[in-house]
Amino acid sequence: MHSVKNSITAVALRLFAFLFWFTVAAAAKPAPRSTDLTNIFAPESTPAKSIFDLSLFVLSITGIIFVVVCSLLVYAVLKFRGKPSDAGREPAQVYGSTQIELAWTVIPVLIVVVLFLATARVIHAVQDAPKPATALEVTVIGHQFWWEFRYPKLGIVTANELHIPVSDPAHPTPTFLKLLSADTDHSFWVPQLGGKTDLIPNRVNEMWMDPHRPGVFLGQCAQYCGVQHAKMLLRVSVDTPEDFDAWVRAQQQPTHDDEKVIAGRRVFETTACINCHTISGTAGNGRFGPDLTHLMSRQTIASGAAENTTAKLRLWIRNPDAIKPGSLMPAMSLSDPDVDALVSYLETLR
Ligand code: HEC
Ligand SMILES: [Cu+2]
Repeated sequence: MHSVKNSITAVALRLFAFLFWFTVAAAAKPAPRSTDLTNIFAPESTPAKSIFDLSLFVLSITGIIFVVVCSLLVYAVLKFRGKPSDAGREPAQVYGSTQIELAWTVIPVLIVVVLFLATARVIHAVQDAPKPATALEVTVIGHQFWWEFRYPKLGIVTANELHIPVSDPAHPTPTFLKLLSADTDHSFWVPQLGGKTDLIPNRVNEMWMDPHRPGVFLGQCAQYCGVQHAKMLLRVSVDTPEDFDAWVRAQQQPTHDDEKVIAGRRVFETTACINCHTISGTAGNGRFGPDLTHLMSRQTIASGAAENTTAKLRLWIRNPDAIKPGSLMPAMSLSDPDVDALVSYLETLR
């Protein structure tokens, strides 16, 4: 009997020690400013902040319950443990207590009501926020395994790297996203900017964000959607109004024909590339893969799986599976000169 009680006490103590260490470690860690990491503890946009505050509130209430219950448990284990003097005697028999039963029914009901109301308030504030006239509208389409971003009012189509303006609380310019899927379920999640919202075939979901400072925020498809779900990364570039305008103007530019890379353009236009990719001003108008019209304006390719460098582009075209096994772009078995020409051509798409 004793050893069971001792081991229960030991486990409880260890659990306490772990929680204490975890809380101290989480509190002491400064919020990283690095763009290589995301951080659920550093919200930078109103919906993310409301969700974060709510989770802290829920965590503190449940934390208090945890501490109270564990303290009572430890107290009871220590205080009422078997003593040699009790041997053979029955403990006091208690049959029901209206007061105690009322207390342990009414208090939990009140706690649940409080948690419910607090949650309902945040859901309402996030989901029913009115869309101001100054809002930017972007349509996000989830594909296996990349993101398509369309700005219907600006006539821009791009992929994987979303550009949005910073939203000054005095003059809010939030971004409202319309979320669609081309194949299966995906989930848009940029932890510092908002909660997860699923992209579901034949359904339109919506979410919004109003980032308060410029920077690059990373995210990830948060719903298992196939083999390369883990390499379906997201990059949101929050730009100052000037940078955003400059980006919009650059994206609206048509492609410039460059005589030096005409051979590469011919390879693009005479192979299957055009069935899956669009480059405006060419025969390519496929929509199965990312729009390549301004490919070089992106820092990464293949949804953040590789940096956008000459070597990686060449490797990608030669054998996409080398970077992203199971991606839905086939290896095309092009000759070396064709790949060289193609890469030189793609690198003019600024
Ligand atoms: C069967 C359709 C298909 C064909 C054919 C195809 N691609 Fe792709 N391509 C894709 C898909 C799908 C992706 C996105 C892969 C991912 O990120 O998972 C992609 C991605 C790319 C990317 C990276 C774009 C980005 O911003 O991430 C480049 C560059 C590219 N393809 C070039 C080409 C070239 C050049 C050809 C012709 C030699 C070609 N593709 C042929 C479907 C295709
Ligand atoms: Cu996905």
